[in-house]
Amino acid sequence: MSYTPPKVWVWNKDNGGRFANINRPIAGATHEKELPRGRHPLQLYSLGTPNGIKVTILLEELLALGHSKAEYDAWYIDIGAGDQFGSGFVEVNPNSKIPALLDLSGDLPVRVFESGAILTYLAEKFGAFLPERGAGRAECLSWLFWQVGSTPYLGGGFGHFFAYAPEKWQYPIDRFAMEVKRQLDVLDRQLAERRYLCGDSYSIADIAVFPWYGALVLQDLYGASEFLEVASYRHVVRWAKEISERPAVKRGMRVNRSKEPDALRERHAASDFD
Ligand SMILES: N[C@@H](CCC(=O)N[C@@H](CS)C(=O)NCC(=O)O)C(=O)O
Repeated sequence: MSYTPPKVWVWNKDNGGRFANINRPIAGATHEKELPRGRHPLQLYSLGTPNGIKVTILLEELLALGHSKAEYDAWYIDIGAGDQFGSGFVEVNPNSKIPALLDLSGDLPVRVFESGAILTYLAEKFGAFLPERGAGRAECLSWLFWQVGSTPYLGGGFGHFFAYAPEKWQYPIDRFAMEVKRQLDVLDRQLAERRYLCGDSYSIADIAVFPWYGALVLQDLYGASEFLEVASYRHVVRWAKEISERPAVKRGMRVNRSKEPDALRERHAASDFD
């Protein structure tokens, strides 16, 4: 593989990668499209990917705790069809990526984008799954930001080159496999000492990390279980199994999905799960 970059980068629209049809170097809306609105104060525009289910898991956990004001409408954003570039979606998230949240409970609508910001916003709003102050809060936010900063090496780096790129190239696969194994070791050492990432209490840090690294060790994400020897990170496996058994996690993982028999393309009421 030898490549000499030209003086000025040129957009090759058909680069053969799995997401070539939706990736582009320009921000902003491509078409006019209003977003739907349901009856609940919280409107979630999302898809059941690892970043999307972070939010539906938290909302289901809040509802399970008895926070009835966490009732939400979850709308399906088809990123393969370009829904994230519709004008209504771009108003809620100028970065054109799911998940995006609109809170209509106050005098003025509040938009929140970036899954880490959404988790923090909801945890603060309901006073749950995030310590209010001090060392506990600092530890929880550290792991939350760790996930937001680390996972692009797993998804955009390792996953892309291992599973989605048009060819297998050793250099990027080696580089990102090394980093992902290091990240798994970071988590494994932490979870050898603690039940949850931040200590004895389940928090938004666990909710953020689980859909990525939990899926990597439990669900053969990218078909890479054997390649990365994920079973050897046994504390991560123990932690992921425990979280995967929580009823709210099971519900949250069904939302805004379309293929599985129990998938809920949209969610508007608790009874939708029945
Ligand atoms: N840092 C963002 C990442 C969000 C993200 O990458 N979302 C993906 C799906 S998992 C997406 O919407 N992709 C559509 C696109 O890139 O056009 C977050 O944590 O919310």
